[in-house]
Amino acid sequence: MQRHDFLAATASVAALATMGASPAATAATIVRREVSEFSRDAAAVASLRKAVRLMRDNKTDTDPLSWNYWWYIHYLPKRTMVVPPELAGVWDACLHHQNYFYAWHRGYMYYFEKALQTVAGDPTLALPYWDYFKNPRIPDIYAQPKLADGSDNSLYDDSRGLTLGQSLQGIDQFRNAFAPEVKTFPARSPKWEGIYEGEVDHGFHDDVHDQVGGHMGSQRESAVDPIFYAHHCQIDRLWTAWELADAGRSMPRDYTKFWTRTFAYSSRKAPVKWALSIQQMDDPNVLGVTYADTTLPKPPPRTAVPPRPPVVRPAVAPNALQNGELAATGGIALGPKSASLSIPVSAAARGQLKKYAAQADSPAEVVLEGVQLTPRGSKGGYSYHVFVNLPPQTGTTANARQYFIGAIGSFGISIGAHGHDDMPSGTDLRFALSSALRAQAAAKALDGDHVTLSFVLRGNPKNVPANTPLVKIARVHIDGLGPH
Ligand SMILES: [Cu+2]
Repeated sequence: MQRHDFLAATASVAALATMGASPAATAATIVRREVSEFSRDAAAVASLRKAVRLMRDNKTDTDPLSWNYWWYIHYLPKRTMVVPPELAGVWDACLHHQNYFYAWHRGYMYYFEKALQTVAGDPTLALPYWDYFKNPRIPDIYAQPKLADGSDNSLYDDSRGLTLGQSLQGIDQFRNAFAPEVKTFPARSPKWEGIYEGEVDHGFHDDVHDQVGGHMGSQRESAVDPIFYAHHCQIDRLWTAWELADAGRSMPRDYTKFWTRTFAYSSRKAPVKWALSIQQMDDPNVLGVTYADTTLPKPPPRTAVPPRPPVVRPAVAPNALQNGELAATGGIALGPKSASLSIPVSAAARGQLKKYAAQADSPAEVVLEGVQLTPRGSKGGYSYHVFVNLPPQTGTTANARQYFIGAIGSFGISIGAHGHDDMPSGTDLRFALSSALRAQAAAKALDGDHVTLSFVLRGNPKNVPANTPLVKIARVHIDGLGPH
């Protein structure tokens, strides 16, 4: 055994003893701060940088004080990689676009933070959160490649598309997750619209992954980038904030099985188990963790509406409705600029569209079939915000759901493929249309002979030549417009 490994192994044993202490025994309260405030605390920044650097230097992947241990807990870098038997169900365990997204990641942040504290030798070290609704610019402490003394910044990752001084774009589009109508917490996949956990997961959670790009834009690789943890700490904070905002927002009832579901983050061989039930996770007195700011963001009174991008696929004869389905004439390849797709609608189909649009909870949805990333597209650094029937000129709307139906990018497409990143036929992505169609029917804006789907480019896909496709969509259709 090398000296380095020996030190790592002994440190782990000591760490297991302290980190494994039952959560109830944690006396001190850790206050997680916004990254701009955290950045002004030089000692805290130094502590975080030191912990990340030492964890990266530790090459024993099965050691919980190594960087890769936490990366692999989230997802394995390669599909062919074998999980050590004692870590089965612990590594490769992240939950996205399904139930328990929130809970699994909360336990993950909790024990990761304990590992940082142990490695830094600083029990007061708290994860910072990046509140991009207030500060959409990438935080400097993560974006500077070098420190003032010329040494490498351990919080920097050179694969990112979003670099020093750049900001996330159009992030306010997702603030509807905080609307008072969104009252139920747990996602029940596949339905996610109007449910808090699902709105967060499919909405700005994925979009921040996509726009940061590089490792962050890939489900397999995202947790290797230190900014991943500042993003997920913000996601976690917004769970706490949502519960405190109350006003009829509700978690599952006390007696439901939801609360006893438990997630583990340590090896079966570990002397003390790191595991938390959702009941424990939801009790700040048990965790000893709190946030400097627990205010839930509000949807803005008016949201910017981008102008309709040019239609790249010219219309052909109006399409009729078949079995409640309205098909586009083909697919679309999306490159480094915004584009629209126009679906011609026959008079009969238009009547049906308006009739179904007016219903609350109508099952109408846009289906993007066979969505695939090109090799350049899989590097991320961009997303497309998807809109229906955008007006030609830029404007604002009081109803953020009047045109906006969701977003697509490399992170969500790779989840859609269930980790089979070589899936030849791609994945299907679905977006509920009922809110947009209802708002447009009310505004008498559904009388056109086309439905236009727009893909508005966000982010900074660097050095991509004009005609390089990033995402290919094999076929588009609108479903749920009548009986099948
Ligand atoms: Cu994530």
